[in-house]
Amino acid sequence: MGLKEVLKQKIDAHRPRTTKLLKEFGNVKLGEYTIEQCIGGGRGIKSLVTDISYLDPMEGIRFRGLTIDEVMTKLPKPDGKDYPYVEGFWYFLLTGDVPTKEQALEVVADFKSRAQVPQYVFDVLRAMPRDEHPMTLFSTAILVMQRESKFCKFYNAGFNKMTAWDSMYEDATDILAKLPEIAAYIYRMKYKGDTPIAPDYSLDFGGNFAHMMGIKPPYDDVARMYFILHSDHESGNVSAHTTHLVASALSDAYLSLSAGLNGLAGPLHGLANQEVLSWIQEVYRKLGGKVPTKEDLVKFLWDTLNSGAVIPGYGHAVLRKTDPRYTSQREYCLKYMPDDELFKIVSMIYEVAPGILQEHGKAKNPWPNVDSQSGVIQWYYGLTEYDFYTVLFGVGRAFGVLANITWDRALGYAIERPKSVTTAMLEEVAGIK
Ligand code: AMX
Repeated sequence: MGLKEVLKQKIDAHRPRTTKLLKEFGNVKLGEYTIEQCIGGGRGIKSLVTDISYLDPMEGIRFRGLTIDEVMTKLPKPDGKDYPYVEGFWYFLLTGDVPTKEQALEVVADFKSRAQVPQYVFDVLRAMPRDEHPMTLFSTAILVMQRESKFCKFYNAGFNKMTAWDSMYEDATDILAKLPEIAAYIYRMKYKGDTPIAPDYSLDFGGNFAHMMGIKPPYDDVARMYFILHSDHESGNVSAHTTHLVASALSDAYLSLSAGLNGLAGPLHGLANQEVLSWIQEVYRKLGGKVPTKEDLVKFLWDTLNSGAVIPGYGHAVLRKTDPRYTSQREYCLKYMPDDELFKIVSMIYEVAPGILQEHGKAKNPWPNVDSQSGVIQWYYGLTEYDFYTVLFGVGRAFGVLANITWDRALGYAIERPKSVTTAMLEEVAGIK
């Protein structure tokens, strides 16, 4: 049975659970919330449902119930490679089943049949100023393909709530299959003297991406690892929530993903990996162009905090321990690039920053997040143009958010409409005269 048939079975089996909860238990209370949560970005208010991933504050992310290590171990891999097929991971995110190698290869073949990027996408990218941020180019490329949307055609032909997931799934798969070429094209056009490399359709998603970037193995495995690690982080983060919010208006996957990527482009979210790298370079430069002493580094971190800036790559809205995505990339570095100078600085920051942040006393989580490791690996493999890093994050994040909005349509989730209040209303509730 192919992915779409398995998905249909899963949807049919799942729907009664959502219906029962809504019909029979709709008025059961989930919790209470405070003025601080209301003003403070809805922190901790349980108001979204997803089964694609769950973020435990102490344990970190699980994809469909599996830890990162379990995903990397259990999912099928290309021969001789250390990391799983990204296409097989898509199967897993959608269905919750670990695919066999044969099932993963079916998805690889399906992606290839959808991979051709329309010429007008390149024309639009070429017409844009070259100094445009690569995230703006990336988001635009996806938005401009909206005319291809099967969901949109389905809606215009007479919408049916029960089958809407089908065309959402089609759009999601169409988009994902094209992302490696779009991302690599932006990179080669913008940074490598306008020398795009043609796709090699004999390769899988990660392999073809590395090939089109012009970076040799094991960068293909770095790409597989990176896309999987960045795919999903439950539903409340800005990119996932934005994608879900826009899709809740029955906007198609092109409109929704493009919007989500615009949120990812913010410095407190996905852009942080670019900021971490430029900051580490600054540490390196300002502290003499070598791995600094611990004393110098401690002083630099305090200077950063005292100037009112944050320590990039540290802290998290939900996590309260070291991000396992950080640990996973650290393990990669320890295995493949232990002597790299930047990695040594990153390791030293890991030794001192949590203590400093604790003493500083503001950040609720003094531990590193995913972004404080990822740029160093990219830099090591020659991808030194760090404003491109968020695009890599975006390719990965697309898998999670598109799996989510496919399921949103399958389960008929409602249009989002939280209620707002005025400051005067809050003052009244607080008893302020
Ligand atoms: N360095 C210094 N101060 C920090 C800090 C850090 N790394 N992280 C949090 N703080 C400060 C906040 O600025 C806030 O200060 P304020 O009260 O003066 O406004 C205070 O600590 C409380 O913040 P919080 O509740 O711990 O964090 P949050 O949920 O509001 O924000 C995050 C989370 C990630 C935006 C924040 O920790 C941060 O800015 N980190 C640095 C940027 C970063 O690494 N972002 C990447 C996040 C992961 C991702 O999405 N890719």
